[in-house]
Amino acid sequence: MIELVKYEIRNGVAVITIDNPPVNALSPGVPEGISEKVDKACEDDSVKAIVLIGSGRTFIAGADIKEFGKLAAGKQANTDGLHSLMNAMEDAVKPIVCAIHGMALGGGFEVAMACHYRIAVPTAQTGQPEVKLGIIPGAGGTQRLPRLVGLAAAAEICATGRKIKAGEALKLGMIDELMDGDLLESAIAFANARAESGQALRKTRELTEKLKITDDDRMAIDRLKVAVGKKARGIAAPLKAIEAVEFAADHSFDEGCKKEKEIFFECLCSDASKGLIHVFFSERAVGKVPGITKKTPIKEIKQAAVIGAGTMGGGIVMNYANAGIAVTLKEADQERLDKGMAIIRKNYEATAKKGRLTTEQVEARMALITPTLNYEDIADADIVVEAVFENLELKKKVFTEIDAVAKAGALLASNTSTLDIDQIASATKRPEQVIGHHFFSPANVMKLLEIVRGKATSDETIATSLALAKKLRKVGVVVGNCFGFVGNRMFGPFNHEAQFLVEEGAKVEQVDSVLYEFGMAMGIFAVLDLAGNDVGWRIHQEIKDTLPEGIRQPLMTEPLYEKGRYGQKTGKGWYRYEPGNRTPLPDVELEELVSGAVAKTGIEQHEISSQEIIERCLYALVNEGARILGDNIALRSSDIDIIYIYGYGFPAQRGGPMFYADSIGLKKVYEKVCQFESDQGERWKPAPLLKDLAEAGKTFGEWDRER
Ligand code: ZOZ
Ligand code: NAD
Repeated sequence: MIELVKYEIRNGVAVITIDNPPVNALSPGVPEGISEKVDKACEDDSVKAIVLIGSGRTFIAGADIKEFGKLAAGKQANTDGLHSLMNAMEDAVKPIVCAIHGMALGGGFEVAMACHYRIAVPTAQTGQPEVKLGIIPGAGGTQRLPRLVGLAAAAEICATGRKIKAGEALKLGMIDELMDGDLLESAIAFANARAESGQALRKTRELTEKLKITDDDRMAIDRLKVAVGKKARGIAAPLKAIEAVEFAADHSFDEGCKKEKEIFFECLCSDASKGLIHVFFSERAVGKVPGITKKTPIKEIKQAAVIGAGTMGGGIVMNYANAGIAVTLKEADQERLDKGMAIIRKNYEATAKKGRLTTEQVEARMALITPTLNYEDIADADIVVEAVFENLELKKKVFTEIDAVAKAGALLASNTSTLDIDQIASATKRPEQVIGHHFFSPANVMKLLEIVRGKATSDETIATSLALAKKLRKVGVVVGNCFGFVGNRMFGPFNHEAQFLVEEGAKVEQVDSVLYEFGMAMGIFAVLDLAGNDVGWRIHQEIKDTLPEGIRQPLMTEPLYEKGRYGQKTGKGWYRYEPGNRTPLPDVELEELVSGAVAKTGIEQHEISSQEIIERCLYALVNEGARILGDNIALRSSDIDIIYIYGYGFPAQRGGPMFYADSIGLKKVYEKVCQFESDQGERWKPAPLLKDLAEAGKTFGEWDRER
């Protein structure tokens, strides 16, 4: 049996080491192990004090999230065991010193708070990130933390879930001392000193000083509630965490823990928590790609180049500079190059104005960017990322030019949104080093990177791209090569369905508000106006001759383009915009344009319900997602979920479109898709995988696990 908690005596101190890689989560066996070892130390007369420490890269990163499903279903002992452990630690007759390196998060910091003293290395981080999983601390965190840091600070920490660096944790009172040098040796010395001092042991749960609420605290908590309420979007946990912390002000510790437990289980059983936990594991699954192992060679990227200083090129350059990688920006045109560089500077300066960068950091990042009009200047780059106009012939020409100058072994990536990576690769003599790096707009903000593998792309190129994504602080998802890859291929039917609803009588702002209420970051028409309706028109020009006969196409692509309604950039699109203001405003002119286009067809307008908007827009996504899985373009349904959450603003608390479909039930989704097919025609033909799973009573999640 693997021993998850180890015990040794060093210099009169019992050292209890949690050894549960990779992050020392409180998996079954760990709390029991700590409890047993604390008892053992207390019974041993040769032991004067106790040190609790984590082995490997971290202290305890929290409860074992894999166990939460069982906990919610009541199939596993509840949290009482953890509460008993923590009370027993506080009641121990010998000082317990918690020695923190890496992370002490969630249940990990709750264990730390039950120790009499906490010391940490300067690089350590603490926090109560449970709200990010849709829950609140469940092992006394909402009651012990305010006793250490005060009610207002505890409410803020529990409601935001942010990580707190050791320096701030010290100032707040979460830890007692920072230690340079060897943590274990320092902790042993600290523990011996506490034992020798003979002072009474400090039990966090008995502290009351910081529970007195001042007017300032009250105001801070009220402000926090407003801020958190605005961002909640259907996730109850942040406000509930504040409620639990506030309860500590005028209730005993035990009453507080009882209240916390009620709220913890209420949140744990919520749909939002199920969705967010699914996202946690899905985000970590994307890095697991068949054929790519720890042994697959990875190229080091020290120098990059980007071709094209437009909307995307500029954002991509910023990603490299932010990661400390020198990057050359090559344009075809001096004016555009100057404009691109000026926008990059303006973006950095705007961030500095918000206090998130210093002037020196802005200059350091700008200094990493070298503008040029000459291909020779990209010869030293380890990676070249192309971001020129979306036109296959132009991209092929540009790739031939890059191939001629780029050094041997350099990766050649295209930021194309839709085009065939194999065709682009065929313009070079090194197709194995060609790959899609599909960033999402705004490229310096959105976390997704679709990594598109062509038929010749080598494992080394893929592994390097995955490692690079992490360095650029993106979530890299490997997908196959087809028109639009995963994200944009699904966006097509989603976008079309939204437009059809408007043609059939829904208002643009009605569709957007239903999608926003569902949890999307933005309504789809607001997104289209942001991306540019001219871009959609251009893509349409590329594919219009290849569209299948008899499939309904949106009516508004040409009229919007002809009228210059490109979106925000021209002050009008699906909405109108006041000069200098990005708020979308409903526009009668647009409505007239739609009515005019619809009048030439047989479409009869009628009232459209919110339910129809949700079902048609979301099931269009799901049906295409199922087709993509059947075509082996995405590895897992959970990869699609991550793509939609990080690339398209899909609400994380819904778990992504495929998880959402699972939560509705695939039988119900399939039946609705069949009904749409009979009402609306062939575009709603159910994907074979959706049909198979619905008939077998299975979910996409089960399909992922069975592969
Ligand atoms: O992994 C990063 C992280 O942020 N982890 C989650 C931290 C967190 O949310 N902690 C709070 C958990 S909830 C809680 O603690 C509730 C509570 O109050 C107790 C209530 C009682 C409940 C009763 C219990 C039944 C971290 C920052 C730690 C490390 O990041 P890295 O980027 O270095 O590494 P990752 O994220 O790739 O992780 C490595 C592997 O570890 C797995 N993992 C991480 N945290 C876990 C966890 N598995 C289970 N539980 C956790 N808390 C992660 O999935 C990954 O696994 P592989 O297989 O993909 O390698
Ligand atoms: P853009 O029109 O803003 O910029 C393209 C730039 O490429 C222009 O500045 C142009 O001067 C430059 N260029 C053209 N030919 C060149 C050459 N031979 N050498 C150097 N520079 C050249 O376009 P964009 O929106 O940045 O899109 C670029 C690519 O990114 C396209 O493939 C597009 O499909 C893709 N993309 C766009 C978005 C988006 O939301 N805009 C999102 C993801 C991907």
